Amino acid sequence: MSTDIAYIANALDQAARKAEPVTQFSTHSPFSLDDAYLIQRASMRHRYEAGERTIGLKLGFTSRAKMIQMGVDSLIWGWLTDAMLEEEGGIVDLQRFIHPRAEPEVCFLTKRTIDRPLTALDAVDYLEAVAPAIEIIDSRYQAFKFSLEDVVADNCSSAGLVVGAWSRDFANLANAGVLMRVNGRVVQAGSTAAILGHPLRTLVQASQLLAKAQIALPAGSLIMAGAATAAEALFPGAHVSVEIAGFGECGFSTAAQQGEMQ
Ligand code: OOG
Ligand code: MG
Repeated sequence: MSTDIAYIANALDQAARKAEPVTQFSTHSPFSLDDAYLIQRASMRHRYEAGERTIGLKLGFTSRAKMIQMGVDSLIWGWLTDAMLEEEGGIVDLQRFIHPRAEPEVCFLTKRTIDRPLTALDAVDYLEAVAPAIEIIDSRYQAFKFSLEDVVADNCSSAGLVVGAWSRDFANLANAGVLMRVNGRVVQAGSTAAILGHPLRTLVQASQLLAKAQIALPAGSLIMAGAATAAEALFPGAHVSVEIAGFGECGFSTAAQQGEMQ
């Protein structure tokens, strides 16, 4: 039986909209990774029809810590939209999520259209700036359990992001300490070196994936490099911050009670 791309895409879109989880699809009717990206694209079309627009892309599973936490072993990519962007230092209402988690990331801002595979040497020429960031992920699958194909179909659990102050200090990005705190307590610690050995390598990977998909990424796009550490579950009344040594800090708070915005 061929994979029902439109059906799964719609079910995942509805799950995200209603914040109601669905069961994994691939366990009952396996589908290929290529089909998973077709489902992702079809599911994103629902969002664009609802008025969202792309602001960039994200990579996933670029660190061992994330691969081990989620039990998968390949790099994946998905789309970021304007509706996902949360204000730095602001309050995030958890009610629109199912079981959100936060993870520390590095975010790039591009300055040239990426329309060909880049080398590690080229990468910096395509970048305007880099910033510490936090990604909020929220799998649309029950219990946050999925196969690689399931999570790709689900736009790689993309749900939100917070981006800190921009810098151009690309030279010190190779091995900067990463700390994530919740209510002042360090909950995750790592290094930017955990991200493919060097976060700039994510640009090379992203450019190759874009070329394969025959998509050009416009200047001014965001690229989230993938978490350097495992993710942490979010709860009401939390203050979450991420510090990348030499690059500063960014953070957000979650509403004290679900639905309460202050
Ligand atoms: C999938 C998304 C992975 C990352 O930074 O590795 C990801 C997930 O863990 O649900 O965003
Ligand atoms: Mg991530």
